[in-house]
Amino acid sequence: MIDLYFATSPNVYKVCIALEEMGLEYRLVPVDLSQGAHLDPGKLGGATTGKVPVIVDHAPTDGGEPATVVESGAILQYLAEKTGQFIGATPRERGEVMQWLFWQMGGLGPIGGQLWHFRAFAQIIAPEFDNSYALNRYDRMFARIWRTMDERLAAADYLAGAYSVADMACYPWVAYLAPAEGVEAYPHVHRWRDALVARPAVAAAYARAAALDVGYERSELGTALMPWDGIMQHVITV
Ligand SMILES: N[C@@H](CCC(=O)N[C@@H](CS)C(=O)NCC(=O)O)C(=O)O
Repeated sequence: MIDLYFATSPNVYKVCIALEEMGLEYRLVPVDLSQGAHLDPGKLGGATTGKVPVIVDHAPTDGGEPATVVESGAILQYLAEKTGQFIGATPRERGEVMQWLFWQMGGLGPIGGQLWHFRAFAQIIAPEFDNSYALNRYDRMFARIWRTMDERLAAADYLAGAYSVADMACYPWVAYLAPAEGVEAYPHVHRWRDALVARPAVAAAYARAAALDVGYERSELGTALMPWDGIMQHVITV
């Protein structure tokens, strides 16, 4: 059994998808970010990094104590190595998977997060500031990310050639940013996104997260800033 410390976030959905794809038994443990629950290691599986996702694997392959793993990229790698799936068999294949996983962790995710912050959050949180420089910067940086991804997917069905944890890492961010960022302009990203949407494990991951009783009220501001339900709707209905 694996506990996944959960909040509605693309970084967490990556792990939900991986757990479903790998057929692992798991439990979602809601973490109320709005109340700072993630800052208490006791409410975060012992993790001290103050971020979701976190997993606790109660049956690690070495048979030892439960293993706590933080950082979504490291979690995906851990799960892939645990199950021997979606990570490639040879050093060359693993290198391909890892390079696209790191590309997501170092580029698509953080730049996408900043872009979304300045596009959606900043004007609500601090309308008195002129954010046009930051917005323009992240817009342009993200356009390069779309281009890189589109070029790669013009040459291969999936980022690392075969479907892998790198695709699982990218999908929730693409689903999240696509409506605002015009993914339709990138036909290969679009084709890849549709292939991911059609995967039963992807739909199951979002459906299970949507059905979770998180046990706390979602604030109006939180809903405005994090329109996650729209993503779930997209994945479930498309
Ligand atoms: N690099 C981390 C980023 C995780 C992250 O930023 N998590 C956010 C939710 S998307 C979080 O827990 N934020 C709470 C905070 O920063 O206080 C990962 O990929 O796991």
